[in-house]
Amino acid sequence: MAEIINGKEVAARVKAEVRNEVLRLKEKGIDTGLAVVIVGNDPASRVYVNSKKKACEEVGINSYEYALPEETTQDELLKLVGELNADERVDGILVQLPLPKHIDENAIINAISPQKDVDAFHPFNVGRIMIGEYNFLPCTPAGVMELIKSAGIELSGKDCVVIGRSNIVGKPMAMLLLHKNATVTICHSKTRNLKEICSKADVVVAAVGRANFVTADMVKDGAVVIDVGINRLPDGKLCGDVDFEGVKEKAGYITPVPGGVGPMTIAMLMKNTLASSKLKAGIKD
Ligand code: L34
Repeated sequence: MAEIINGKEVAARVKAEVRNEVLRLKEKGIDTGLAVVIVGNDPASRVYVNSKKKACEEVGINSYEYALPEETTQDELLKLVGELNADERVDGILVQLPLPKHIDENAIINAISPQKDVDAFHPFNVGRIMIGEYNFLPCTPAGVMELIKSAGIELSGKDCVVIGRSNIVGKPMAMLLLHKNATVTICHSKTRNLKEICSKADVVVAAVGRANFVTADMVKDGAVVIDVGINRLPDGKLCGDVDFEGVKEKAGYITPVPGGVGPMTIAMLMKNTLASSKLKAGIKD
């Protein structure tokens, strides 16, 4: 029976630390601000953006919401990003993805000042992560690392399998595990012997976007299983990439959905926004 890693609890701890530091900055007269940009009416994005604004309130970060209509043009969005880059109140710019199809996401990401890129999606920050010299880590992979750390799991020399190779989760996730001296395998839709590879792993991070994709027969006894998936079933219920009920009987540690990686993504966004504010103010500790 696996130990369940409680993401809500760990996220609350991270946010409490951020809050202390944000208040310390306030005493020095420094305010911290996050611009939250949402385009269109995707209901899931609305839920996540609301949670991000609420987290800002909890930790004492000022949030500035820009809710733009679905038919916003790419040029209009680029113009807003340019204004936010120049806005002194704004330490972090979050443009919630996905964007409507007529907008080129890369063009928008490239336009965000790397200093305010609290998602760490800009190629400059992606490159810095590759060489292990970064100010911001992408929120979801950073949240996964924090969950692993909170459970006291040592990664050095471990066999880790990341399922999924997206730019925002799979690829940076593999890099962060590598920085901790794990042996990392990235699996994806063309991987031939996924089950065999997975069932040898000490740590499995599932970021595929398919409900119940990872089943107990793919998991080694006692393995650490981290579920990044957020899938909405037809009945509206939320479900991860891992068959939680089956896998929890076999794994050593497991994260639930909801209440696992999701809340950590938001906590790490708060941490990055604080880091940006401190960098701007030249505060190192
Ligand atoms: N720019 N776009 C940008 N940055 C991000 O870091 C994200 N992501 C992903 C989608 N687009 C983004 C998020 O914020 C996914 N994501 C995210 C954030 C929070 C939660 C899930 C995904 C979350 O809070 N999940 C809750 C359940 C929420 C619900 O009921 O729907 C959980 O407990 O897992």
